[in-house]
Amino acid sequence: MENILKSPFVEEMKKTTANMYRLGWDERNGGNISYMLDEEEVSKYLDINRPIRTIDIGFDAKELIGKIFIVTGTGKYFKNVQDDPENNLGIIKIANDGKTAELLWGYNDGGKFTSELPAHLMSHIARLKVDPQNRVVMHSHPTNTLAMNFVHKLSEKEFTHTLWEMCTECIVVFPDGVGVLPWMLCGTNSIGEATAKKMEEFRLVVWGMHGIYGAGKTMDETFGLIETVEKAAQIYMLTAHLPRVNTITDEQMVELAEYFGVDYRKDFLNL
Ligand code: 2HA
Ligand code: ZN
Repeated sequence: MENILKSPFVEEMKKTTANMYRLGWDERNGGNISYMLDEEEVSKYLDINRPIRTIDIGFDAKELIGKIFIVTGTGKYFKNVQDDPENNLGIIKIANDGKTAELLWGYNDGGKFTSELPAHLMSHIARLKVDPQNRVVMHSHPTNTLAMNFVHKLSEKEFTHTLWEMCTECIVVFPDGVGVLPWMLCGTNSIGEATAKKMEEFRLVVWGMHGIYGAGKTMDETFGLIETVEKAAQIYMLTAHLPRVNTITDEQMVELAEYFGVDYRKDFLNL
């Protein structure tokens, strides 16, 4: 067996959590990531048929039976993942009953996966139906995105439109827009179900007054989606209280979307 601490997926989790922490998006135990792994790849490092222990998932994830994920731990700090991946991360396989997870590696201090696992797994199920290549679900508390939640209307159309206006590339990076949920109690199956419903339509979902979820094929794609929203929200927060002298017009956004050949939410523009 090869050394799992040197595996590309553990390395990616370490780098991504460290980046997110340094950007100020994931204070204390804020944020969580789940990343679906290839069985053959994981088998180079672990015996995938020898679970350390089983952990209750709290809902029926039968669509994901046999799937393997690396997931950040509950109560764990992104700040600490890089130096101690084995305590702060875990690799789980969804068991044959769909309701329990077999721990294959990690959570060494007796811990378990993020309390947001229902939202993650339900989002994976929803995204995989739309895009069979989807692998990553990421949750974070990016500062400006969150600040914008308190001063901007939370309709999907208005929120997306403002973000698109703030950076030329926004409509190209997330032409599908941003879904928005009202404030809801986190860590529950209900917020998981609501998030997954939005994920049928969006790769980005704002949790009102809490943070954001992103989904994508790779860690880079998913991180890049959230990073682009956060950049646009930062421009908004830097300018919202000042007179607006110039703007990117809806006609210019159409020009961008057509030039780059992206299928965008036409109903989110005011044409
Ligand atoms: O895991 O961010 O939403 C900590 C959180 C909960
Ligand atoms: Zn959160």
